Order: sequence, then structure tokens, then C-alpha cells
Amino acid sequence: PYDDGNIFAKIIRGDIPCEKVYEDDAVIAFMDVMPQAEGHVLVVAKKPSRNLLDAADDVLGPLFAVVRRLARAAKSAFNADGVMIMQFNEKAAGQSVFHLHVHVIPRKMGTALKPSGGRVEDRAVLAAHAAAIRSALD
Ligand code: DGP
Repeated sequence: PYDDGNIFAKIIRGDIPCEKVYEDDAVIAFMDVMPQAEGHVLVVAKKPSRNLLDAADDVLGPLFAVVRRLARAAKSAFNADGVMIMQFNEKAAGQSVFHLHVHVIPRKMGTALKPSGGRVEDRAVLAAHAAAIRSALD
């Protein structure tokens, strides 16, 4: 079952801070605190579900529309060659926060992806990256 004590539910409620990139009625997006590449963004559905497996159909369209908008913006802001979209369902598949979210990760040719759960990035760096992506949004 869904547990609303998870960290993304707290961010959606405004109980803990984030470096926000985008927000509308259905979706919020912010910088991942442990980026696997420069510009790593998390796109989170506001409606509660653990992951894709239990999400309502009407959540998916708005969520993935924002995923694509942010993929374009992050690619442009970081001069990336491509963008990786990742999404995990349950612990066995690599999920660690049990509230539906999608990773948007700009990638450059020849630059390896950092491991997940790595170093927590400096707040000021994340704030600067969030601002760069926001200004690249259409
Ligand atoms: P996963 O559940 O494996 O898709 O990954 C969850 C991601 O969330 C992971 O890349 C690290 C990130 N993360 C964990 N705690 C926080 C937090 O408090 N704030 C932010 N912005 N990201 C977090």
C-alpha cells in the first residue's frame, strides 16, 4: 500500500524543501539531491501512488507530457547529446522512494552515468541547475 510518509509526499506538501524546476496541478519536478549526471531532474505525480503499477491511467498523460518538456529543457540547458528517462517499480527493480516518479537525466557522449545513491550535491549547485533548466523551458 501507499504510505504518505515518503520523502516525495513531504516535498509535495511543502514539509521539506526542494530545488523546484516546474509545478502544475498534477505534477511537480525538482532536482535529484544525488544527481547521476548534471541536470538530473525528478518528475513526480502529485496524486498518490507507489509507482507506475498502481497509478491511475489519467495520471500518466500529464506526467509524461512534463517528462518530455523537461527532457527537452534539460538537454538544451546542459548542452547534452541525449536524455535518459528512468523509472523503477518496487525495491527489486531499484525503487527507493515509493511515490511515482520519473528520472530525467541529460547525457553527454563519453560521460559515464554516476551510480545511484552517490554524493549529495551542494544546494547552491542544485539551485543553479534548477534555474538553468527553468530558463530553458518553453
Ligand atoms: P528511485 O526511488 O530509486 O527511483 O530514486 C529516488 C531518487 O530520489 C534518488 O535518485 C535520490 C532521490 N532523493 C532521495 N531523497 C531525496 C530528497 O530528499 N530530495 C530530493 N530532491 N531527491 C531525493
